[in-house]
Amino acid sequence: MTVQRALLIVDVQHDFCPGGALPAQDGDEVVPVLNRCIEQFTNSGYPVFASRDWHPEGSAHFQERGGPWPPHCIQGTAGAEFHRDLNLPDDVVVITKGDDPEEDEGYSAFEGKTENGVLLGDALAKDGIEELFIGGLATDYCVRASALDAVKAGFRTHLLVDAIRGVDVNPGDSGLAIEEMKRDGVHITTTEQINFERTA
Ligand code: VGL
Ligand code: ZN
Repeated sequence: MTVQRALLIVDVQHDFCPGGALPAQDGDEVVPVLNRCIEQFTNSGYPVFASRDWHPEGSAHFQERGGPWPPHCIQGTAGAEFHRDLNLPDDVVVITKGDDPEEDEGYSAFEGKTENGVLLGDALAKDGIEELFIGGLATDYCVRASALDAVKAGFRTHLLVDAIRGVDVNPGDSGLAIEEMKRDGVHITTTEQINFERTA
C-alpha cells in the first residue's frame, strides 16, 4: 500500500501578498508553484487542504487591541479571499482559523476547523493521511506553526521551500524558522522533488 498523502496550503490570501495588509515579500510567487503541485496531488488522488486566516473585526490579534498585527484577513473582505489565481480543486477542504475575537492565537492550521467544525488533525486522521506536504504563507508564522504541529501530531511532514514566503518582521526570521522546523523533524524539500510515481 502506498502512504496516504495530503497537500496543506497555508493562508494564500490577498492580505499576505504584495498590495495586501500584511504582505509576505513576493508572497504571490507561491501561487503558480502551488498550482502545479495541486494538479499533481489531485491527479494522484490525494486530497488538498487549504487554511485561511479569518479574523473578526476588532480581533485581539490586532494592534488596536494590544495584539502584534495591523488588521488583516478580516472575514468577508477581499483581503481575506484566497488568491484569485490559486486553483483550488472543487473538493478542497477549507480550514478556518483565527476566528476567535478574543485570542491572538490561531497561527497553526491545526488550531483550525473544517466547515463542519472538525479540527484539521481529526480531518486528516479520518482520511488516513500519514504524510503531509506544506506550502504557503507566511514561512515565519503560520507555515512554521503548522509544520511544527504536524510533526507533533505524528505526520511525516515535508516543507515545500519553493512554495513558501515570509513576512520577516525582523530580517532573517524566515531562515531561522526553517532551521527550527528542520531541527524539530520537518523534512525540507521542493515541489519538484516530490515523487508521484505509484508503486503499489
Ligand atoms: C499570519 C501573521 C498574522 C500567517 C497570520 O498566516 O502567517 N501571520 N496572522
Ligand atoms: Zn492573522
